[in-house]
Amino acid sequence: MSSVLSPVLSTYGWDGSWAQLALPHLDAGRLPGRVARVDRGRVDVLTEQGRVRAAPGRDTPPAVGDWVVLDPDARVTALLPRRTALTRAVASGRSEGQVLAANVDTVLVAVALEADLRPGRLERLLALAWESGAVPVVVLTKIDRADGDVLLAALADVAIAAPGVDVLPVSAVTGDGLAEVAAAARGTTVLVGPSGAGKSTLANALLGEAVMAVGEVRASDGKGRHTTVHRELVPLRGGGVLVDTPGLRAVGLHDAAEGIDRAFADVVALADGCRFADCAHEREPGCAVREAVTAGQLPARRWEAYRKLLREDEWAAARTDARLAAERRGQWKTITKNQRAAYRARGHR
Ligand SMILES: Nc1nc2c(ncn2[C@@H]2O[C@H](COP(=O)(O)OP(=O)(O)O)[C@@H](O)[C@H]2O)c(=O)[nH]1
Ligand SMILES: [Mg+2]
Ligand SMILES: [Zn+2]
Repeated sequence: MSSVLSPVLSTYGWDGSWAQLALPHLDAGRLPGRVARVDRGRVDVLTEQGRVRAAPGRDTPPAVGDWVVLDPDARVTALLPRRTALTRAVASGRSEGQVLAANVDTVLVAVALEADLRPGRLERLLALAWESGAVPVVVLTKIDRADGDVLLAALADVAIAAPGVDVLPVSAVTGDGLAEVAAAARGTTVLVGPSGAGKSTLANALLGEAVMAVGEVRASDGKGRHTTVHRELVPLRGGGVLVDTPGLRAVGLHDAAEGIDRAFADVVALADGCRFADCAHEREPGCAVREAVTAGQLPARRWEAYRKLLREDEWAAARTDARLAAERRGQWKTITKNQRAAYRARGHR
């Protein structure tokens, strides 16, 4: 079977274990491929025979980065199990969350040097990235815009908000730091961050050509306009693929307790030193977290941010539980209704 060892597909990340997963679905005329884009109810799939605009199929909606199998009518008939998924909560409170990108290896979190660095937003994106199962890397963009002192101050701020995460300063304009970012973009890499952070410009620099639309800077406030509308997956020349995303302004976390703990590994390590194992870090004696805040070792802002994200995540989880319970009750109601109808039918016989 040609697609098992396809050199075309391997440029999109296809390997032996994907081939194995696809094998049971590969009847005559069926094609495996990777989802490059999802829009207006259609999915663009990169296959050995080129780009196919396909119908999504009836089950799980495919996301950018998913590996799928298409039938001869260009319909998705199988979605291969995801290795990782970058997932955010959706406003409607559906229990599944929205998959922004699937099978991601590296998440580049873009932060622009020029803007005032918002550590809370960075921490949230890092929790999202860790939770996906991919490895986050912070890219501090537009370093041509400021001098050395500003850069050093920003690097120090980022280091506090991103413990254990590599931070790569880069300018897409001068090319400084670009080689390091290219080296960090291993496997399937997704660019996330607020609109105007320079994601699409960086993507184009990494791709070596203008593939992604870049925002104009508004004269009024110097901010980039929202131009990237779709998530789009593009192969990189040196191997691997890159996914550019529209700006994520308010990203809600979805079932992300583990990701939050990884993003706040320093706080978790401190809490291990509290006298009581069940310390709520409120008024207990021997609370290592509060002591660290008082001593100025842990910024109070960061401690509050951690608690806020955990509360938000718990609240979302409770909402999901309530919804699942309601769904179960609903199912039970239909079951009992059907049963009563069956009894009645029997009685009439
Ligand atoms: N000076 C400078 N400007 C940049 C750099 N990268 C992006 N920009 C500008 O920032 C604005 C927003 O960039 P864009 O790539 O669209 O940001 P996105 O919304 O994150 O995709 C555009 O006007 C870019 O020209 C950089 O490295 N240096
Ligand atoms: Mg963009
Ligand atoms: Zn404590």
